[in-house]
Amino acid sequence: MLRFTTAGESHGPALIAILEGAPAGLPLLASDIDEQLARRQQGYGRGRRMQIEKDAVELLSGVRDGQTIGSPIAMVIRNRDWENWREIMDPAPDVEQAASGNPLRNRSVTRPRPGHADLSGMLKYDRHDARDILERASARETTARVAAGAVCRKLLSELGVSIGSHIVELGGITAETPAAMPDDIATAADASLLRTLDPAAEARMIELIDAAKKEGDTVGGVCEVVCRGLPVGLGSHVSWDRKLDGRIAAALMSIPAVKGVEIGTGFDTARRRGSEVHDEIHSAGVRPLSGNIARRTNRAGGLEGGMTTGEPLTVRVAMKPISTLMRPLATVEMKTGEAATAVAERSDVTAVPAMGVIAEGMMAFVLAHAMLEKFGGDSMKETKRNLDGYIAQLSAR
Ligand code: EPS
Repeated sequence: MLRFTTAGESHGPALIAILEGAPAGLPLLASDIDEQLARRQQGYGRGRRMQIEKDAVELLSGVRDGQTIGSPIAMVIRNRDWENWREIMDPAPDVEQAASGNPLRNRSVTRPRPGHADLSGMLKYDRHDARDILERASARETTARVAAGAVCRKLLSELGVSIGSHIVELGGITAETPAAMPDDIATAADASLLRTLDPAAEARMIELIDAAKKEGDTVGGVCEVVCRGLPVGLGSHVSWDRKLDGRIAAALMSIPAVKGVEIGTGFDTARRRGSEVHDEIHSAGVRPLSGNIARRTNRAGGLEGGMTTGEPLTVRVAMKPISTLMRPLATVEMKTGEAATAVAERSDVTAVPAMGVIAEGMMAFVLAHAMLEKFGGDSMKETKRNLDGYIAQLSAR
């Protein structure tokens, strides 16, 4: 079964992703992954770190002659900033430092930031320097997720599935969703500095980011992820842990700073009557992915009973404002227990555009997993044949 894990600290030497379970025969180049890594690095409102890094993957295993071979795919993305942090992040003990009687290394963090993993992590892992926590809690880790997601995305594209996202809200400013969504949502959104499809809203969002920056503050926002080309019946209604909506929500909620996931019209459905919410069903001629049946609306966001309906899958993801503030909030100095202001580390004003790309990557993983769960296959040929057989079965009903 498809699975992945990541390793690496924000200012350590590298980030690593290992993806296991991809079928053999998937065409894959490092540039397929680099393209996604570059998309994650864009977006107005990022800090200086994004000028230091130029993320590029090195494929260490699982790929040969431009194709996957079925074995675990190991990927490494080196941190350019490591050169500036070597001394601080060095795995070996610092003998001089220990001799000085100060148990904490330079650039230690002892004033935890409200909203960050700092405090809970220090207490749980019994660390006196929050850097032991924040280096891993940093959203830098999502680079490795996007690398794993890029392989899944490639697999999905071979099976006719596309994934895109765009920003629909930033700091309380709403972007209008175009009446007709572009065919390639990801490319259309990438043309915007904030990955939004509403240029008027984008201009106001940029002003808001500039104002927040001046005030030492940060802003959050919401992205919408849209997946097309999925057949009806991924996931299952039979058990809680096989429901695809739950699996999608868990994957997206695990993205740093994400506080909410909404499927289709989500929270709004709770305020309306059933007759205003449920998507009416009609025969649709030739539409094999959904068994020649369609819906007049798609408020369910392409998921009913924990299964795909064959309509586009639409999910919104809410990100809170970044918790590193240049005008920091109140906290406690952990060395003394006294009142203090939180540490003000270099950071971003917003990373909502990047979050959309990360959400695409996580979605790609969950959907590739669900496709392989249903269609199996040790080679892409086998997976495709199984998918084609299912579509023929749906078409013949
Ligand atoms: C982050 C803080 C900033 C961000 C970082 C996430 O990094 P630094 O502390 O080095 O300035 O730029 O995001 C990335 C490095 C990235 O690649 O997305 C944090 O504290 O979460």
